[in-house]
Amino acid sequence: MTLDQTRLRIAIQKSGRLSKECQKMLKGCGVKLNLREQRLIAHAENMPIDLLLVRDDDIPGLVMDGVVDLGVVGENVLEETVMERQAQGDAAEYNVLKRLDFGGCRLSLAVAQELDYQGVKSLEGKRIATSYPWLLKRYMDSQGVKFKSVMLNGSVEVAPRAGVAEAICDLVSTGATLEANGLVETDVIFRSKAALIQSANALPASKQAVVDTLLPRIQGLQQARE
Ligand code: PRT
Ligand code: ZN
Repeated sequence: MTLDQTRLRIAIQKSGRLSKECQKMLKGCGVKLNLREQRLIAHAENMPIDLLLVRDDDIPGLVMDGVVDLGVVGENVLEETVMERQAQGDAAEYNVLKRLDFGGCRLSLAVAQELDYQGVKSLEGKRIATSYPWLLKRYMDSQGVKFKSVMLNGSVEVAPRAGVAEAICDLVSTGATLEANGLVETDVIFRSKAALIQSANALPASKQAVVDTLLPRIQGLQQARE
């Protein structure tokens, strides 16, 4: 299977918290998908659309590098990628077509229940475990608090118990994970939802026409759910 340049390319998460909702959204837009397991590319049967099924972390870069035309990704991953790419001198342009009504969560600081937390200044000089070092740094800089970042790509919530950090900065939705790990949420530093983003490059008219068909349908789906 190869990518046809004339078909609109959309990157979505292959499997995870956003994938089911993305597929549901596209289906709701009338896009007939032939999704088979372990495929990187899925072709829509009834519209000139190809889907790229990838890790969510790869989606902002694929859009910013113009490899795909559209992408659906959490704003947390998007914003983190923007800061990382800007720091590296890579292009970080994109347009938000629509903020979506799923994938809602917050990126928060949390500390062990035992810690005497008197506001973010209590974290001065402490180690904070996170998968979002740039969002965390931006917040801590804004608060004028120096800290040490401990980068973890998973199991962030066990870091305090494991003795590798005094605090964590992680995504929270219900708060059950924090509670199960004896942690208390102290500061919300970023609120996120999934977003539909488009590459900053102008699309050829034929692809733009497909985007113009999809957008009102997504709008309609969201209104019906409100
Ligand atoms: O494999 P891939 O890299 O694609 O997936 P991933 O494991 O990196 O991401 P995934 O599928 O977990 O999440 C994808 C996106 O969903 C995130 O980037 C967020 O935008 C959004 N999202 C919404 C969440 C949550 N809610 C969420 N609760 N992402 C992660 N969590 C995790 C959180 O990290 C913590 O471990 O769920 C746990 C907390 O949940 P509660 O309900 O116990 O508070
Ligand atoms: Zn990921």
